[in-house]
Amino acid sequence: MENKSKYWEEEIETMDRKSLEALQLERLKKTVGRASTSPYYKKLFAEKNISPDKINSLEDLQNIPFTTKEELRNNYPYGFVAGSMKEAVRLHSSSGTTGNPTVVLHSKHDLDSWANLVARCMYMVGLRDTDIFQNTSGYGMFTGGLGFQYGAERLGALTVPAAAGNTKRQIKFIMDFGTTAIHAVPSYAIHLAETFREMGIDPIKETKLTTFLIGAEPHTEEQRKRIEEMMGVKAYNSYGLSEMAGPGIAFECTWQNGMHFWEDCYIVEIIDPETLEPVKEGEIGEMVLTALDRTAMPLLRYRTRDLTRFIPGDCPCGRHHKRIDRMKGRSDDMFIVKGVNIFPMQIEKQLMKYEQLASGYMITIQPTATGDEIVVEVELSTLFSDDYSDLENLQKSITRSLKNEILVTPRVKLVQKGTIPRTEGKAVRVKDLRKLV
Ligand code: DLL
Repeated sequence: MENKSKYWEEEIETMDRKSLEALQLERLKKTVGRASTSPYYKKLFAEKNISPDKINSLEDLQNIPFTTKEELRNNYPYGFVAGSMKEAVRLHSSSGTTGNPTVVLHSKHDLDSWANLVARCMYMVGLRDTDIFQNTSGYGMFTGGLGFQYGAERLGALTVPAAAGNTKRQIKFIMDFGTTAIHAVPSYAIHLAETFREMGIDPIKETKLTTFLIGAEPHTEEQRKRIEEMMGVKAYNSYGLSEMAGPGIAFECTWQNGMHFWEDCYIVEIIDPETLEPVKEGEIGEMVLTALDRTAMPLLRYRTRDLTRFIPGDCPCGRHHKRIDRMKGRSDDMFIVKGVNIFPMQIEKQLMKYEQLASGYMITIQPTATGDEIVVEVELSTLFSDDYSDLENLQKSITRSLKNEILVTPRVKLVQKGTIPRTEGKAVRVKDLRKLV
């Protein structure tokens, strides 16, 4: 039967807080029971005297210790697998550039629940089974590929699994197939927009695109606006991480004011990463997640290292699932220069204000005889290169804006478009040369 509701699953999405919390408690008990069959949690629970019958309220979650990425690495590959290995049907893994990769296993149930959540997100931003959805994510271990593929199929959209790279081919697909919705990491979405311009095609007039789903890497509101304006679309922020399934766990609704976390499937806590205590409502801290509907490898109180805050108040969309703010960054992205804590997104925010600049930038931290120096290389937009005569003034203006934002004066280098290397997946924004010394 055709779904005429504005919700994919109205009952769950609009459930009142009391019922939602009751559902969370029921699922938490079940998950603790399930987790206790994994080698890692079995040992931990025995040491800490934890069992499902000791979970009688959501506050009891606090008695369970945090799980960290380190522990996932130390128990590589199967130390967190619950139940029987026979039940697992897929494995995703991180790149593992530093030490053991992290590995996440999924059962049929997990894949089913994940596809449903992705479909729920897509439906929430107005996509329907009449849409043509093109996915520009790599289809390997990165969960942005298969995660969106199965979600979009569950929605019933026509899917174009274009996969990563080959931008001109992506554009041909968009034009030929009448693509209406795109999934892309934000740095690639901008690159796509710039390539349209370079090819002399106006995506606003000459394509059927209406919606971009952007996520998997930190980005600013300014970058979102740029994508929206250049492409003539609405771009929605999408958050997820492989350890909790992948994309589809928190997503913006059409109000574009924070991402609803699907609390029927996850418990979200925000803690102070130093004291490990919950922060006050509305304050920024590290997000800690507990999976409630995963069976192959349920993680409890997992420290994401992602920094955000809850957005207080109700959302006009009618969903009572809490909203989280755009990520400030990861605690491990932050760098300290001259005693000041700096996040790459503070720099991006300022750069994006200049229409003379393209989207490519790189931040390098260089040790010098007089202390550490921040070098910001940023590409000039080909479109604006003829419109101004004074590169020096532009450079001075950018330096001033950055100094005001980060309180340290960086060295700004304006470079030709195409100079900063592009990565196929998530963008690399910072090179800290101090770490090589
Ligand atoms: O990036 C899953 C995903 C795929 C999300 C496609 C959205 C779209 P991982 O590769 O495990 O999984 O990386 C997870 O990426 O802990 C954050 O640091 C970062 N991240 C993900 N979404 C956002 C976002 C996927 N919307 C890590 N804003 C997370 C900022 C994000 N950072």
